[in-house]
Amino acid sequence: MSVFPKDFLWGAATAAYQVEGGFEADGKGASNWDLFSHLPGTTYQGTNGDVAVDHYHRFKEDVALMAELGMQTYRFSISWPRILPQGRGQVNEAGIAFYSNLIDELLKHNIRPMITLYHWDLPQALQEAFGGWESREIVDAFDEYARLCYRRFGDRVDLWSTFNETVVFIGMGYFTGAHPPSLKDPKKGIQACHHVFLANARAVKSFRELGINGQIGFVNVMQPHDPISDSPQDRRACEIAEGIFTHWLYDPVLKGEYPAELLAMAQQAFGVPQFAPGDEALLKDNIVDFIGLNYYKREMVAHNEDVEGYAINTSGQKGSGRELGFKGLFKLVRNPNGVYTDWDWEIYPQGLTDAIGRIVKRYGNIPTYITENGLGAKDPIVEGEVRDQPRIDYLRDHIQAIGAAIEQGADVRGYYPWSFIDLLSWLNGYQKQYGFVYVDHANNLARRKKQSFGWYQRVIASNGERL
Ligand code: BGP
Repeated sequence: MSVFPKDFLWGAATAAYQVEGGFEADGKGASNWDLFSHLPGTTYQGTNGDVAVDHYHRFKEDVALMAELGMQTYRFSISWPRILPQGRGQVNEAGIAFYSNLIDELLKHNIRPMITLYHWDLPQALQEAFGGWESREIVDAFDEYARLCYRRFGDRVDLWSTFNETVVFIGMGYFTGAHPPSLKDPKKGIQACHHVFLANARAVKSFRELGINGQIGFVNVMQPHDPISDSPQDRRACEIAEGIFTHWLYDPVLKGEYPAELLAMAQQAFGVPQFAPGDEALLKDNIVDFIGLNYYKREMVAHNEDVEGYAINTSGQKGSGRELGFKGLFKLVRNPNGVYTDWDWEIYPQGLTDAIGRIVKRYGNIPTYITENGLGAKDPIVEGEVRDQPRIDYLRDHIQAIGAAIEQGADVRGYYPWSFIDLLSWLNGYQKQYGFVYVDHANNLARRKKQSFGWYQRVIASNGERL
């Protein structure tokens, strides 16, 4: 018998900027990514989401493929500037119509939508008006946007999440500079991150005030950290890394407060986050209904006296990246016994069981969805077929890891592999493929089912028994 509950949801995920294209279609406003990706040297070989995989124009064909795959749920994001071109105020009805039609098409095929409100594409107008996430004004703006979405789509959508992976858009936006707005300013970054937590809390409050029939959650990267050795220094370094990358991001939305030790460290070093009257209560009173975990890899951590900064492998040439270090705190190091992808991400399914266990231990047995998980690879085409056996192996092992967590009692309710279809990888172009569906960029973006498509079809049909 399957270890997965009968009502377990099998799906897949995407995000607006990575699939839609239509970047100027029908009144859409510019996003921060529209600008950033057009700047020289920001992305792999200058790739951008102007056309992406043209889901904006081909969503019916794509939903038909989702139905054929047997998907019971689909996680996608709304492009804020598509429906509010200036970020606030005037609504773009054509943008609303696109998402409304997409939702109807999904429901027609019995596919339950899960909406992400913010998957990184900020209206550029808000970046220019007040610096985007740096300003408290963003909290009101985000709440207005969220309310608009609830009002227009809340009659048909009952699974929502506010944000996707704060650690990435804040970390890369304000600490490493690899994402817009390309700053290296920890003080601004920590305060911007605080505004994200406030915006989340306000949007959760509005969701409940409007009486939307459903659940609202928050999606985070789940990257468990393990010390490279048993030495007290490495274990302490690991504790700090786990504190910054995990507890800092999860505590405010699941406990309504920051981890105390780190909060004191940040306020001493940078004078932030600055709280305004009411912030604490807002966070405390608006805990999310569920947590979404995006799991790809774990990280090994070591004590660090020398390494500062990092280099990302965006080419898929193994070993071309250099791991992240914060001098005096910790560095991420390679596991000598680890198996790595071409983009230097460790493949470690056990980490997913561990990660879920760590969440349960710290926050209790909260409803959990695995909102992303997948293998980025250059898939070979052999005799006309896209043979992605490594992806099948990766997903199988991770599904088993989720099964193990469920057997240990965790309340995991659904699984959304990344990604339904091959799409734009933010910094890595189109050659880092994740999908069950291949997109032929040399042939008018024609869709083609991969080997993994038939495999995942059987997994879903057997509720996770036939792996
Ligand atoms: C997550 C993002 C996704 C997706 C995925 C794969 O961080 O939420 O949008 O891109 O990672 O990452 P990458 O495209 O860098 O391989």
